[in-house]
Parts: sequence; C-alpha cells; structure tokens
Amino acid sequence: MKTKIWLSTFAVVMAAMVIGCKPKGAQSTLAGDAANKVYVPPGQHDEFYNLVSGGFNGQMSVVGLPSGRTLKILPVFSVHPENGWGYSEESKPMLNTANGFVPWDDLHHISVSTTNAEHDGRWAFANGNNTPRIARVDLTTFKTVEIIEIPNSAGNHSSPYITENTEYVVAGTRFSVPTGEDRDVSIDSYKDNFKGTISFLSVDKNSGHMDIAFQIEAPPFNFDLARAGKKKSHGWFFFSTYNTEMAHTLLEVNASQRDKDYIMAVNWKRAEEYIKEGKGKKIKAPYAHNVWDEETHMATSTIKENILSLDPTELKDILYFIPCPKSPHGTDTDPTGEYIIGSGKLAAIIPVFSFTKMLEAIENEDFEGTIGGMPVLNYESVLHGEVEKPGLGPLHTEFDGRGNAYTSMFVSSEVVKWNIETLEVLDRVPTYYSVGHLMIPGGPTGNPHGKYMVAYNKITKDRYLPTGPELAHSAQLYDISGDKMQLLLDFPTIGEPHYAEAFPASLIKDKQVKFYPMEHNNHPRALKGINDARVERDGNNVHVYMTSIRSNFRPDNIEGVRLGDEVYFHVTNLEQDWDVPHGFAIKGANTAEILIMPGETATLKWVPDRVGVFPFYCTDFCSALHQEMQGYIRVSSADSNVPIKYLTGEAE
Ligand code: K7E
Ligand code: CUA
Repeated sequence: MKTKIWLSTFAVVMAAMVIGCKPKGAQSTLAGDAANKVYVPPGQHDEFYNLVSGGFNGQMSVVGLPSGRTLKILPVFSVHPENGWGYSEESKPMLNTANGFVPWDDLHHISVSTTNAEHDGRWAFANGNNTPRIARVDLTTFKTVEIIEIPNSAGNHSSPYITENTEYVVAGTRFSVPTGEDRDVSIDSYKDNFKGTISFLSVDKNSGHMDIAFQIEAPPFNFDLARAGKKKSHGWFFFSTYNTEMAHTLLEVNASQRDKDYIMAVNWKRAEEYIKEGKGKKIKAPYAHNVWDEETHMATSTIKENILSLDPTELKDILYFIPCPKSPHGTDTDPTGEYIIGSGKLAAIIPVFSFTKMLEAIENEDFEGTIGGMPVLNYESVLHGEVEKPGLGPLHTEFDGRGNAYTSMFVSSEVVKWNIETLEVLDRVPTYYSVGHLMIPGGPTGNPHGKYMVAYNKITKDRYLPTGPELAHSAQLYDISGDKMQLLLDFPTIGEPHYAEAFPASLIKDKQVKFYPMEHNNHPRALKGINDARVERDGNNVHVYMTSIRSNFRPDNIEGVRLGDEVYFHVTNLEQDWDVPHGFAIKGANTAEILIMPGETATLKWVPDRVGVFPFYCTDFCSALHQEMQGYIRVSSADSNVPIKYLTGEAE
C-alpha cells in the first residue's frame, strides 16, 4: 500500500493523526528489560531469519531477529551494481520479459515455501507488481534463481501466496485489463472488455521450477491480496477484491460506493479436475520464463507462447463470492484453516468468516445473487462473527498459534490483538506510525512461533536522526509472548517494506552454500587453473579468459584490443573457501563491477570508446595484497596492427 494513495483517501484523518494526535503512551517498559530481550551478544546469532520485501527497490532484505540487524540485501527484480546482478552477461537474462529487459520492479510480498502448512525453508517467493512477475529465491544461496512473467495481468499484487505444500504459487491481477485478441479498446468499455485473472503456478517438488499451470478468468474487479486455505480448507484459495463497482476513473470515490465488496473463494482442486478433463482453453499469451543454473552459473530466458485458461462462467463450482465490508485489503486464514478474515480498510468492523459455514452455504445453495452466473453467498450465512471497534483502517492480520489474531490498523496507527473464537479485543499497542503489514514468525502457517511480532510502518517522522526529505521506513519489534504486547525495538528498513516472513534460523543456517565446487563449474568459459588463462580474438570480439586468486588476475597485462572491439572478461574465481569473493572493475565501463564467488565464473562485457591504457582491479578486499590485485589493458586505434599479447605471471 503506497502512502501517497492513502494520503489522498484519508487526508483529513491522517493530518489529524500525524500532526495532531500521535499515539500516546510509550509503554512503561523498563528500557533495560527490553534491551535484554533484543540483545544478541557479539559473535552470537539471531534466533530468526526475517525476509523483508523492499517495495519500490525491487529487492529483498534479510534481517536477524530479535536484533534487527541487516544481514544481506539481495536483488530480485532489480539490477545490483554491488555484485553485477543484471550487468554480468550471465545474469542479464533473469530480468528479461516479453517487453524486453526490465531492470526494476515493485516487490511487495514474500512467501516462504511450506510443507504440510509449515515452513520448510527451501525457497522464498516474491511478487513484482509493475511488470507482473514472480521470483523464486534459493535459501541455500540467497540468490534469485527463477523469474516467471504473468501474462494477462497488471499490478501483480495478490501474489505470491502459496498452498500448504507449495503445490502452487498464485498471482491475482490488481488491475483488470483487456485480455482478448483486440486490446485497443476504449477505457470506458471497461465492464465489457476488461477482465481480472488469477494465475496458478505449479512448483516442482524437487527442483522448485515454476510453470503457469492455469489461469482463471474473473470479473473485472481489482484483486488485492490472497491466502490459501490450509488443513481443513486445503484446496481453496481466498482473494480480497475491491472496486467491485468496476470503475475506471477516480477510483478514490467511485470504487468506494458499495458497502460490501467480496472475498472470492477459489476451489482450485475443482479447477485441477477441469484441467484433467481437458476443459482448459489454450490461449495465446507470451511470457518470459527465466531460470538460473547453479552449475553453468548462468541464466537462460525462454519466451513461452500459451497458457491454459479456465472460464468459470461455463465451468461451475470454481468461484464463489463472499460479501465483505468495505474495500477489503488483506484477507488471511487462521492456523486451523477454519477462519477467513477480511480487513476492510473502510470498514468499522473486522468480519471473520467460517470455512465450515461457507461449505454449508454452498451445499444448500444459500445464495443472495450471482455475478456472471457465479454464486454470491449470503454474508450472514458465512459469517462467524465481527470484531467490533477494532480500530481504524484494518489492513493485515497475523496469528500467534494460541488462538489470537493481530490486525494492523493503518489509520489509527496501532496493532490490535483479538481472540479468533470470541472476537473480543484483548490488547492494542501504538505503532510509530501508520502500520502497513505486520508479521509474526510462522504467522501465515499452520504453526506460528508466537514470540515476536514486527510492525512495518509507512511514516517514520521523528523516530530516527533526520536525513533530508526521505526517511528510512521503520520496523518495530514487539514481544507478544505475554497477555500484553510490549514494544522492544525500532529498526530502519531498506526500501519500503510491505510483507515479510520469518522462520527459525535453525531451519536453514546449516544448509548454506559456502562456495561452488570447481569440479561442478560447467560454465562454458570457465578455467580450471591459472595455466588456462589466455586472450583470444574472434572477429571483433575479444575474449579474456581470466582467473582470480589471492592476489592476482591472470592475465594482468593485455594488448591488441582495437577500437570497435567488444571485450568479454570471463573471470573464474579459483578460490575454494568460504567468503573469498573477488571483484572485477575496469575504468570507464558503463555498467558495474562484477563480484565473483569462489568457484564461479562471471562475464563483464566492455566496449572501449577511446584509445589508451585502462586499469582494472579487484574491488573486494581479499587479502593483505588486495591492492596489488590489478592490471592494464591497452586499446589501440581501429586500424592498428598491435597483435594480441598478454602476460600471465612472468616475473619482470
Ligand atoms: Cu498492504 Cu502492497 Cu501487501 Cu503494502 S500491501 S502495506
Ligand atoms: Cu581479490 Cu581483492
């Protein structure tokens, strides 16, 4: 949720809140007590990994909890000059789309893979909103290893939520868009020509590889967020919708007309059966599928042409609509899978729906109407109950595994704890300020670790030393192990955090890859030892086969390059030890450095634009003689006859 949108919607409330009445009552925590709870002594490790979305930076950050220490920032839908991601020849294909190279996206949500509805710590999925994509990050290397584009979608917001065994990762379109053959349609024909789509991507159990299994057509609503059913509701998926008014202009007003929008319940097991029966229609929809190969150390991008589409107005029993007040943002399912919570950002209550009642209503055809022939269930029949006076602007809900839910309140800047069965509000704590998502380790799974809760806030104002017009966003860590929530720590985040997940460090910390074994390096231009270092001309391409090992590059003096040549530095890092990357940078390159991990090969393309002698050097302080890890390349005029010549370690 972008702050600016909210500012216009809630200008008055916000002004009062931010300027006039900050949440009161910094809790009477003994500072020493709180400090003890977040203190991780030097040399010791945090208890949880916290993967935090970076929003508009397209990145993911890895944070330790409870300390709040940032451990890593990794590019997902972004280039990353720090390590050459998106600049090296090997990684460029990862950011390819049907629209070509798109080096940025807006990353909102993270899902960590689960087995039997519990975190298994294998992969993290992330969504790109702008040019719809889903990425998969390998949690043994913390590297983005796959990106798949979603066709017939725009603003891929209700994504990348997963089913309980990671059978599927979903993508619901925020913007409905024209999806037919002719996409040059007038915008005011919205209701006729625009469609929503919900995509189900299969995830291979062993490799993790994704594919678009099927796409379900849906009414032209805006799909905001989603959660899978779990345990008893396994087989179902729930999507929040807004703009069921189907407005296409001034949504601020026009999409806030109806008292209730819907949570769309998707029976994906039924959809699977239809696919098996051959009921899917193959439609043309080009999309890119990019895969990183850990043995060749390179990515490939394939453009695929078709998807399987299901039309739920013809194929019954796939989609049902549950009325939900009002413009729901988040929808969340509790750890038992029985309760479905809708967070209507303009609603005065929080509705809690019962999965059991939903099934009964479907069985009894207890419908209040239809949308395109698809049933709308009766609100009262499906309702477990409403949380009264929870606060203003409910957005997202997480769970502690002890029967309690925690809902973030954007407008009233607080987190509210309530009991899922009794719907009674139990506690509330202020956030500083305007909380968006919140997160409990394991919170969306069947087995939450209800010890901490983190609030990710939109407006920081006075929490840190000021840094000009733009301030760091703020996360706040609370102890939720007792009856009352207790604020322990503020820590700044990178980019704009939306959703995050966390899981026990023990799940993955011993599985981390330390280096890439040279014997598995199948990069076609890898070198197996320093004696293979060489330079070869191939027409206008000059290939420099280079090794890096403490503390030299081979070759380190290169001549015979001419203007008009394209030079490819294929650098193999021969180290076989943990945390000994070497960097490679050359003067005047219009790209970035590359950082090469031990046992890896990476390629920087350089097109010299003038004659001269250009130094290159290692950018990562790798040894006492790191400053000696350098070399020169000479560029001569286009008509020169300087021959290819290079030095590989001869003493002067
Ligand atoms: Cu509420 Cu994009 Cu999940 Cu942000 S969204 S807060
Ligand atoms: Cu290699 Cu510094």
